[in-house]
Amino acid sequence: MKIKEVTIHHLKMKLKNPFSTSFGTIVDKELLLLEVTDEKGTVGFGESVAFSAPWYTEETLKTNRHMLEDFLIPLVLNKEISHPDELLELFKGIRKNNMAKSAIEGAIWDIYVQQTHQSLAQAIGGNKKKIEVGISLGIQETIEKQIEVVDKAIKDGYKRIKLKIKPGWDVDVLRILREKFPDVPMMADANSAYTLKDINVFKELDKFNLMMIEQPLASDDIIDHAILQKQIKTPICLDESIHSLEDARKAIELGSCGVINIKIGRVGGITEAKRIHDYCEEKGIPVWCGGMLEAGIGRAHNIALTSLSNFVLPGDTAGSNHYFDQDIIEPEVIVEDGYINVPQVTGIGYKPNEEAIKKYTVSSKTYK
Ligand code: OSB
Ligand code: MG
Repeated sequence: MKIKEVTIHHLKMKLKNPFSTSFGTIVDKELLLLEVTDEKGTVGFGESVAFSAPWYTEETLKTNRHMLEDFLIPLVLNKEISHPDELLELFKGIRKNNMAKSAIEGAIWDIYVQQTHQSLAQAIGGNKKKIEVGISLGIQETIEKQIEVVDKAIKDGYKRIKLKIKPGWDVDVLRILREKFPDVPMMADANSAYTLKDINVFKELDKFNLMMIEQPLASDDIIDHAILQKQIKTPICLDESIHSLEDARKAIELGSCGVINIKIGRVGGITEAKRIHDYCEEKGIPVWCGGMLEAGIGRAHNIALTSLSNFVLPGDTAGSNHYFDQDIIEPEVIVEDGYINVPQVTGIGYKPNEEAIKKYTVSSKTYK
C-alpha cells in the first residue's frame, strides 16, 4: 500500500461515569481518531489513547498531534508499505512517543487486513473465538458507592473486578470488599501511588487473595518492584513500567513482576504488543490486555490482540455501554456473561459509525 492521505479528528466523548484513579478524575474522554487512506482508496482507522494531561505517561493529545504532524505522517506518506511490521523500522529514528506511533500503526493494520481479506485477529495469529473480560472500577466517593458499583459489575457478568487504590483508600476498602464478595476474582491497581516505604500496605493486601497488584510503585521503576515482589506472595503486574519488549525482558529477568498488562498504545503498536506477548508466553508470564477508556476503534484492536493464546487473564476491555451513551462503531462492543466474541470477518470487525464520529468531533485536519 501507499498512504496518500491522513486526517486527524479530535473527538470529545462524555464518559457515563467520571473515572477516578490515584492521580485524579477524567470526565470527558478526548482522543485523536486517525483516518488513513491509501492509493486504492482503502480507509483504515487508528486511535490515539493519549489523555489530555500527562498523568499516565508523558504523552498527551497535543504531543501526539505534534509527533504525527511533524514526524510520523511525513514518514508514512507515499511510502510503499507491504506489511505493518515494517513501521517499527520506519519509526526507529523517533524515540518513544509510543501512543502517537500506535495510532498510525493501527490504521495501517486496518488497511492491511482489509486488502488481504482477513480478520485482524487472524492476521496476528489469534485463535480464540471469544475472550474473557474484566472491568476496571474507578475510586468512588464512599465505600457504600464502591460496594454498589462492584455489585453491579458482578451482576453484569464481568470475570474479574479491578479496584483502583491510593494511599488512604486501600487496605480498609479491600478488606470490606473481600468480606462482602469472598469468591470474586479481584485485583488492585495503584497507578504508581506508593513507594517501598509503604511495604506494610502490601503485606496487608497480601492477605486478601488478590489475583495481582498492578503497578504499585514508580512508573519508571523495575528495581523496587523486584524488591517488593520478593516480600509478598501476590503477583505484581506491571503496566506503566513496560514500554517495549526490552522493558518486558528486563523486568522478567529481574523478577519485578509475575504478570504483564499489555496496552497497544503504551508499547507503540500491535506489532510490538504481539512481540511482548510471544516473549511472555515463552517465559511462562501470563498477560492480559489493559484499557485506556478507548472508544470503539481502539477497543476493536484490543479485542483482536486478546485473541492471542497467552492472554490468559481477563482484560480491561469492558463493553461500549460501560463508558459511553453511544460508541463510534457499529455494532458496539457487547459483553455477554463476561465474554466478547472475537469478530471473524475481514477487517477489525466493526464499522466506524460516521454519524457518531461527526457528533463527537471537535476539529479535523487533513495531511497529504
Ligand atoms: O492504569 O490501567 C490503568 C484507565 C486510564 C489510564 C490507566 C488505566 C486505566 C484503567 C481503565 O484502569 C481501563 C479501561 O477501562 O479502559
Ligand atoms: Mg494500570
